[in-house]
Amino acid sequence: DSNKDGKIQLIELENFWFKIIKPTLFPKNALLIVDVQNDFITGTLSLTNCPSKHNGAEIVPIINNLIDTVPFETIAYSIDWHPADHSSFIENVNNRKLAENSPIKENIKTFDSVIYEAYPNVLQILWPAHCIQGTNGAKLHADLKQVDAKTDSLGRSVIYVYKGCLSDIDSYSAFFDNCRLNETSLHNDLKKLGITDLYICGIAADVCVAYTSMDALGLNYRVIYIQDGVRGVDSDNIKKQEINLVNNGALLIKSKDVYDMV
Ligand code: VGL
Ligand code: ZN
Repeated sequence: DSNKDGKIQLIELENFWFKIIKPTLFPKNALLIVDVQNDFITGTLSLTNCPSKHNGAEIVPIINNLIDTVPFETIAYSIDWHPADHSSFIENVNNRKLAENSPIKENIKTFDSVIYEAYPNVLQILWPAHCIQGTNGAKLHADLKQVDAKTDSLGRSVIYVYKGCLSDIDSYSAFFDNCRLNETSLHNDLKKLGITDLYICGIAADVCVAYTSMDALGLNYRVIYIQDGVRGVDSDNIKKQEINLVNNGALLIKSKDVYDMV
């Protein structure tokens, strides 16, 4: 039975969760690879040092295999790309004014949330400095396949989207900053190519992957979240975010389910 809004049906079959997602006559697929960058894997914000203790390198062969075996029409890479004085870095906390309503004002530690005066409506989690523009930590993992549109035998398009580039605003989503003041280039680039379906994987599942996926649903993309193609910060939060995504119309699948479609 469909829900009252007539849109969706939630079905649970052992490990396979899905909603019936809206049909589209001419689907065009993109693989969207979120922030598979050194700092999240072996660097300053390595997931191995986060509560999840995840090893982000494990998804690299999974993503490479998807790139090699599934005829996505577009491969999109998002890149967390911060200036050194970025407001999300714990190292910079003393360089900005905290807002009156900041939940914490002293003895601020990594992973605490504060509110800065500049944007009094948004909680900023303080991370170790990471993905500073031009550094090795900001580079995509060396083993991740980077498709070159000029020489690609399958003629795929390639998109790069840089986010978090402004000092005072963080950007978890590859579409919008956390204050929703600025839009990145991603939606426009995807629209130009007629992309309807986004197969999303990457890091961090409960941060940038979740925010990107939620915005993609809001922009009316069909979102297919590749559960074994993500690693995250906190395992309980990953679960919470995944349930939220399903409730908002995303399809959660495993990479083998993608291969089964080919
Ligand atoms: C990310 C924390 C801070 C992410 C980016 O890519 O998920 N997480 N900046
Ligand atoms: Zn960041």
